[in-house]
Amino acid sequence: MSSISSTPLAPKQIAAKQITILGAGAIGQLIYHQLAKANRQTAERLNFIGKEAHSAIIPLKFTALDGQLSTRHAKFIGLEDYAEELANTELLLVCVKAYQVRAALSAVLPYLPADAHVLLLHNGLGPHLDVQPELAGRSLSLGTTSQGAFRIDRYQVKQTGAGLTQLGPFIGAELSEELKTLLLSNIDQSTWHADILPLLWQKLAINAAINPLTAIHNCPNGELANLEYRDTIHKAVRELVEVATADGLKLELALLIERVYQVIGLTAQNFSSMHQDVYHQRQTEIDAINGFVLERAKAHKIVTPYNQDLVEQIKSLEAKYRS
Ligand code: KPL
Repeated sequence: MSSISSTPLAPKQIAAKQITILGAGAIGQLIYHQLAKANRQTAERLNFIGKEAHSAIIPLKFTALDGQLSTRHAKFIGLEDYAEELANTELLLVCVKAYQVRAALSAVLPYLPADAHVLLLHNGLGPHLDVQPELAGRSLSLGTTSQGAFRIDRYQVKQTGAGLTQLGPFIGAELSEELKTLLLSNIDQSTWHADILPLLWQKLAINAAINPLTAIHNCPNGELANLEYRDTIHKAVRELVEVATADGLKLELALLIERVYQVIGLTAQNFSSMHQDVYHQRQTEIDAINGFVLERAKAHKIVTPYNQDLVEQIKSLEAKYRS
């Protein structure tokens, strides 16, 4: 447990429509602070589902990009209160790691209203296909963010970089205009796209090129501008474009490579999320990044040796600390 004390929930006062954030990691907390700063009514509509056993109001600290520190009191819902507290959830914002999405959603979906909307926001692809059978008719939107955030402590997050957040519909009814406006006017540099998949593949290419190489070579993103990495980056992205094309998506190789190098430049001092995962001996998102490329490549009988090699190298690093 954290050193920050929590207080029990006040007597129940459920607002009409709730927005529940599933996952209180760096990105979940960052999005919470960006939404909660809109106004008091919005802040009161926000709930968290994290790893807390019991419901509580917990002070969350946030350091914005300009260094300003704020503390907001967030409502966390414990398992025993799911049935009561989730009955008013209109939007479930899923901010867990790609490999946690399926299990995290399964635990919560039975308590959500039949017309609740689910929005997945994580690195990589794959869970959007895996979770479909479990949604039981609920609508699904997808998103990606390149905003950077670092969790200093369990309940303390620092924003480390500005970035785009791109959201869009995937299955079922569109998100209501009211919720769309709420998200887009409060999440920094966020945009809504009728055709979100090409943008998710673009982000996949960025992650597939940068994340494993920085973890394998134990370096910040900027190091990948060196010529020695050029060939691997080009070949891995070329394979991804071939697989995306077979999947029915038209991606422009030259533009993607340009975008990868732009991100390398913009985030030169940062350590990628996969670098941090390996450094802290945590499970990585490799299966949803280069692993997803392999999975789709297999379905289309395409060989992708560069992505294969990156997956194997990350798996062997993981094997040293995960048994
Ligand atoms: O998304 C990222 C990540 O680290 O996962 C990039 C864009 C590579 C920034 O580090």
